[in-house]
This record gives sequence, structure tokens and C-alpha cells, in this order.
Amino acid sequence: MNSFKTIIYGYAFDFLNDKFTLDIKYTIEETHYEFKVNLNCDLSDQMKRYLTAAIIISLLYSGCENNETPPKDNFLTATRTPSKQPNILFLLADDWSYPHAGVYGDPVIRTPTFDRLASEGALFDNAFCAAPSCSPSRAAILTGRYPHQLESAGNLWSVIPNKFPNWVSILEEGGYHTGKSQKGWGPGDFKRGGYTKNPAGNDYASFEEFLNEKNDDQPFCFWFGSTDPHRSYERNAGVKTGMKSDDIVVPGFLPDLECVRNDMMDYFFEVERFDRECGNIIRLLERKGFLENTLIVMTSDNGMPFPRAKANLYDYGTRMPLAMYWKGKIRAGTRIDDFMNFIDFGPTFLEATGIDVPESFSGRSLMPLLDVKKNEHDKRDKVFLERERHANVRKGDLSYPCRAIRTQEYLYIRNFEPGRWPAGEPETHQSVGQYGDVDNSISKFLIMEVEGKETEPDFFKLAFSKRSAEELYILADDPYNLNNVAANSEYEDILDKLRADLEGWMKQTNDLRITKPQTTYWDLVEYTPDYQRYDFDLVKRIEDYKMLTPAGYGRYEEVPCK
Ligand SMILES: [Ca+2]
Repeated sequence: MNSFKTIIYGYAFDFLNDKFTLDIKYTIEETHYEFKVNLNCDLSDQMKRYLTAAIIISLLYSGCENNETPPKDNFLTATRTPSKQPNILFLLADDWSYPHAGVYGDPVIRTPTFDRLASEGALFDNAFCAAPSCSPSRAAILTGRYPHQLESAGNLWSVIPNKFPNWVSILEEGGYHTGKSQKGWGPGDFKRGGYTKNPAGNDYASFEEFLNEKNDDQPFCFWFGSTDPHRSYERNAGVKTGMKSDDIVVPGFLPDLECVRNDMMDYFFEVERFDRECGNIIRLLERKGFLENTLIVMTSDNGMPFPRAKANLYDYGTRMPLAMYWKGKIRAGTRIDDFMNFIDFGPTFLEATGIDVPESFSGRSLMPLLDVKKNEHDKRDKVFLERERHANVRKGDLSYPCRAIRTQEYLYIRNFEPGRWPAGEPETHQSVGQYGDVDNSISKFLIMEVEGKETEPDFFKLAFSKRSAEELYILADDPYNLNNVAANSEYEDILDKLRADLEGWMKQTNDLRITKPQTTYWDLVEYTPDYQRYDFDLVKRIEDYKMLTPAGYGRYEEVPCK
């Protein structure tokens, strides 16, 4: 029989007119199907007393308004005797930025699953994806190699060669039951790279179906690759869950406009949905008795799909939420400020499972940071980042090559082709649209719309204009990476040091860009989808966008952006 979850997400008294409105959402838990009921009635004095009491009781039980009831299960109550090798559960969002989780202090977003993994395991403050773009980030996760070490797989929508060992295949060869649900490696063509299935594993409709195929006592590795919070979004989904627009923290590279806040709430809505799905997976893990012996990782592949975030080497493109849980191995409440790159996941998983790490891996195991028995380790104080071609948005299929070093204090970026458009060209050549490395959204359109107008800061320039060959950001003063001080002689010594460190890493990892800075290698790699889009009507796109604002009685009013 189906079980229902009841959530009161809106209510209003109008004592002046003796009216009462109640908005209730029912969710059928098995199917996640939702339906909403709106009740309106006239109030008598007695009803007022009853309703007041009923609402107080309902709110006490439901937590508050729309919020998903946090998982009741205690992660530490699993009972099955652990098998020798741990299971791996890898929970990957699509386009979710640091610091958008409750445990990082964001005042709006509700991420009880992530927060609980962090409080009962380890929380990272300096986790970085290898590249701020789906395919190269995921390829780096799987192979433990930097994107520039992966040939064509360094680009988005590419081919991933199977000659680079990946830890899912290695675990499978080692006897693990492996599989994935939804988005694995991609987008791109893995078959042309020699793979017969997605590099993240065979596809399953659900975690439950995956577990049903597992042999008794066989350890498993499951990859859940949600497509949340990748665009497109259901417009006004966030505000309808009761998020308060006024409480949104708008990053400094976006204009503080109501429609931008609304866009961020819709992004938050999808992050919250990802968090709930992860919660469901973990509850099943526990019900089956596997929680005690499972290493759980929850993170994202790259940053939020907004201008100057995703597809950029700035923090909102590369700095990732990351929590890791492993009972008895990771001390609850561990907070880690060491720097890690996503190429470190593979060595970590293989070390945890007792399988040799192949020499082809460039990453380093995180176990010295995590293991409660090993309190001392070399401090990891920097990370190296990169990007080549994201979408195909420059005439001639050109890449926008960058490399960067990120330390606690500085972000230094080298742009190898400063004559090219960093976010894509102003006219559409193939995919996505104008400035097509930025996913289309009302936030993007509103910034395009201020081209040539004076704003503080210059949002259009930050998002779309050409950039200097070198960029340096002083993070203590500039958390949103807005003020490039590379040309300031005061920082010459720092620049020299960072430049040398970056070049040292490029040499050490055989980066083609060190010997041939203007190589056309990644320009010539095929962009696997073949479709054409055209310039859009910017004015119409902005006019068509109508956001909702609460108008009392659980109702909303449509409001244009300007
Ligand atoms: Ca992504």
C-alpha cells in the first residue's frame, strides 16, 4: 500500500474577514508523485481556536513548512557484520557549488543528508573538481588523472579512451558488484573510446534494483549521478517551497536583482531534491544492513550553472561541497581544510578496498587525512585546475585553454588564448547560444542586457568580456574573484612564485601546454553532438520571464523582472 507524506507548505489567517487558507502537499512516498490541495473556509471563533492548535501541532511534526523531514535513522545503528572490503557509495550532483549546503552556513538551502554525512564523517572546505565541466571532471574522477592527461577526454562532449584504467573497472575486476544510476561519465561517446558500457558502470533504474543483483557477501560500488541541479529549471519551484528571497546570498559576480534571487532559489530547489534522493539511498543502505561498512562520498562534478561560475576556474566553478562518511574509519565531525583534487578519489577508494593503485593515477589517496589512526600527514596546501573546450561556442571549434593554481590565499590563472572569448562568442556558431559556455538563464540574460551600461562591479565584463593572459586574486579581500591584481607591481614576487609552481606542475604532468602553449590539440578534438542553434531574442527572453512572489493566503503573484 502506498504511504503518504503530508506537508503544510502555506497557510494564512484573515481575521478581518474571518477567512482561513491552508495549502497542503501530499507526496506518495513510493512514487514521489505530488499533489497539492488548497483549502479555504470561513472562520468561527471556535474554529479559530482549533485551527491555531492544529497548525502549531502540524508544524511541530513537520519541522517547518515545506522542509523534508530529516532522515530519522541514525547512521550508526547498522547491524550486519561487515565484510572485509568496504562498499563504495558515490553520490554525485551535477553543477552544485560550495558553499551551498546548510552545514557550510548557507541561510536558505536545506541539505539534511549532506549535513548529516558531514557531522558523522568528514567535511571538506577545499575540495576542487579537476575541471569545471561535466565530461572532463567525471573523466578525471574515474581515471585519477588530470584532464590534460586524458587526450580527447579533456574536453566536454568528447570520447573517453579506455586505455586509462578507471577505479570502477578495477573494483569490478577485483570482484565488486558495480553499477550506476542516471548520469555516469558524460556527456560524450564512451563506445568510440573502447568502452562497452558507461565507465561509471552498468546502468540500473535504482539503487534497489542494483542491490537485488548483488551476490551474497559480494562488496559493491554504486555511483548515483543525479542530473540535479543542472539546468533547465522549473521556473518558480524554489519560492513555492517557502524559500525566502530576501535571505538568498547573491554572489558578488551576479547582480542583486529579484529575478536573479528567484533563479538561485530554483537552483537550490534542485540541490534539495538531490539531497533528498541521497537520503533515500542511504536509508535503503541502512535497511539492508550495509551502512556500517560503506564509504559514502557526496559531492558535485562542477560549479553552479551561472555566469562566471560553471566552466570557469574561479571558485564558484571549481570549489565543491564534499562530505565523506565511513563508520569507524572517519571520525565524526572531522573538518578538513587540506586541499584535494577530484583525481584523489580513485586512489582513496582503492586504498580503502585494499587494491593496488595503478601507476597511471596522478591523484593521492585521502586516507591519511581521514584515517582516525593516522593523525599526522603532510599538509596539502594547493591544488591545480584547468579547462580546455567546454561547449562548442567559438568559430572553428576553438577551445578556451586555462590552467590555474589555487592556494589558501591566492588564485592564479593563466589564459593561453586571451584573444578568444572566454564565455563563448557573442554570435552563435554551433551549440547553446550567444556566450554559450554560460548556460542560458534569466541571470545570464539580465547581465547581457547591461552591456555598455555602468554597473558596479561591471557584471557584463566579468561574465563575458575577453580576459588578460594572467589573473591573480587575493582571496582574503576578494572571495568572489572579482579584482584581478596581476598587473599590480605590489604582487610581483607572489606572481613569480605562483607562475613557477604552475609551470612546475605542468612539466611534471607532461602538459602539452607547457611545450606548445598554443597547441591546437583540443581545438581539433571532435565535439560529439551535431546540432545547430541560433541567436535568441534577448528582449523577449527577459519579457517572458515572470517570477512569483508570495501574495498572502498561500497565493502568489506574477511579477516581471523589470
Ligand atoms: Ca556538471
